Amino acid sequence: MSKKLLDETSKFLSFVLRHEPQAIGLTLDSEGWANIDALIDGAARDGRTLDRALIENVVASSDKKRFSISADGQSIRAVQGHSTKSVELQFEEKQPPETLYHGTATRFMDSINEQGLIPGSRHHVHLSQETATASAVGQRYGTVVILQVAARRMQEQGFKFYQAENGVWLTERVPAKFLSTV
Ligand code: HQG
Repeated sequence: MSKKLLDETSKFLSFVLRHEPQAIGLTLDSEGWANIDALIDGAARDGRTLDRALIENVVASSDKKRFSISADGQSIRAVQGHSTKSVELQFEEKQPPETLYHGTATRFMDSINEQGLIPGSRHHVHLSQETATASAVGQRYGTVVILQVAARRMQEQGFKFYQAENGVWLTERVPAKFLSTV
């Protein structure tokens, strides 16, 4: 199975499982699960050939462990990163480390200094435990800036933190006073 096919399929799965399931007539439950047979049928109507082996390969090889398959093998979901309103994953609240990081681009900094970090179209602001991950995330948008988030101090002041199955930290927003540049 080629890396190109795996990458393309991963992007397609991100699109339908996080953002626009309706684009292929797929329904997600409130925890984000889609029936795998329905996903394969929906993709076929869209002219895309998927099968279980390909899907399982994408799930297993995803560098960020973006997807998971249910214990009964019938369903698949994205573990975080959703924008679709139909899904509301119930993350368990968790104590964050002292510091978390967010990678962004220089062109967003004026707005971030004013409003803090806001989720944009996704459900949460995404934070990581390592600067390397934050750097890779920020590079997608331009000249990277790594922001340090005083996560523990936020939590002590009542902000909630969650961690997705793949290790990504999530919170609703980060006011500017908890941010500093690395
Ligand atoms: C920025 C990838 C202006 C924010 C990654 C970011 C991640 C502001 C962009 C996941 C702002 C939103 C998420 C403000 C935040 N003014 N810009 N007040 N507050 N921003 O893609 O965190 O490969 O929705 O800095 O690994 O970049 O898809 O969020 O640049 O985990 O699995 O607005 O996506 O994972 O962009 O990335 P995004 P993100 P996947």
